[in-house]
Amino acid sequence: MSVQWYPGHMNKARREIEDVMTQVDVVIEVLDSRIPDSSQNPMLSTLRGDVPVLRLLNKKDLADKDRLDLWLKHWAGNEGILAHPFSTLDKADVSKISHWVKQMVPHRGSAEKPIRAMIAGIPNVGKSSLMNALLGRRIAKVGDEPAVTKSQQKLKVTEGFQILDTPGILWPKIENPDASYRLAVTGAVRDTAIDYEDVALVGLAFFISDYWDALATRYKLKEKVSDAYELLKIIGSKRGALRAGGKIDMHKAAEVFLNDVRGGIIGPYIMETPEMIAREELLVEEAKAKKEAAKQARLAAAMPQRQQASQRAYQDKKHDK
Ligand SMILES: Nc1nc2c(ncn2[C@@H]2O[C@H](COP(=O)(O)OP(=O)(O)OP(=O)(O)O)[C@@H](O)[C@H]2O)c(=O)[nH]1
Ligand SMILES: [Mg+2]
Repeated sequence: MSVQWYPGHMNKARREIEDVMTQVDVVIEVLDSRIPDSSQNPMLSTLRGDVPVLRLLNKKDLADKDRLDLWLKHWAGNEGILAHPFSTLDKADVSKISHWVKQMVPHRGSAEKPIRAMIAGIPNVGKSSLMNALLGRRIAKVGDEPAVTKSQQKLKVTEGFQILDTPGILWPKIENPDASYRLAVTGAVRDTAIDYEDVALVGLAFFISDYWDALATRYKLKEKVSDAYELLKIIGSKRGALRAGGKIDMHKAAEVFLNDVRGGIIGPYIMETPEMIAREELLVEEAKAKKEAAKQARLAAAMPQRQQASQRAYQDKKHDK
């Protein structure tokens, strides 16, 4: 399973970002702090070139603080990257942004040479909320609808700090199937892309292994239930997700659970640690290499034997030279 993105859409976004990069001094990348890695855009580091990036780990109110620290440590010392836990709902955080960007772009920041920033991030991370919070008024629509791109204009935040009027919508990491599920669990990708019940089961398995106590408290569970499907049934029955005849409505149970997870009602959490991501990346690389090897083997098998023999002879000759 992986999230589908249309290549046309991706190329358009890439061109737009490349264009915009020439006009900005700093990128403000909004991440979902519950998925610090999967909510990144894999192309951004290439596309931004030397342009520094301020990473805002947004929705910190929903995140597990200990795990957030692991990520801050992991990125510390990376040139051109400054990361901070953040919430668009926290006025103190919002007011610190102009200081942070000034730190990254010390040669600008006056009225004549303002710092020009672009807000970017995958869907639903809080880009529009951030724009509204920075400007102290509602100019961007907040919610599920992606912003409509108009011609780019710069808006004044303070005398020496401007932001582009439309945030750049990027696409999330999609190579890793586990990351796709985590994007779905937190609500970054639309529900229609993946089966709802599957998403809930992945989320539930994660909470069982990493945050059992919070789960037990929320659903008043007296004994540990290790099987996600069994637990989803229990949650469904406790929360009245029933069909006629008393059978559990698993879709409704999934909805109940995912609403709780996305709203942070079970408790603060983070679905990824740097260590875990390193392990997964290795697996993705291994799978890629295996696929490539299988492809080569298939090609070789499809080649007529005589051709193979002549190719071998050619290779040997080349080797002898
Ligand atoms: N808990 C919490 N929710 C937040 C925070 N910031 C934004 N949100 C919520 O996250 C959801 C998405 O916010 P938007 O600002 O619309 O996100 P966006 O990145 O502009 O989304 P698209 O336009 O779809 O790309 C909204 O329901 C916001 O209220 C935060 O700091 N904490
Ligand atoms: Mg938006």
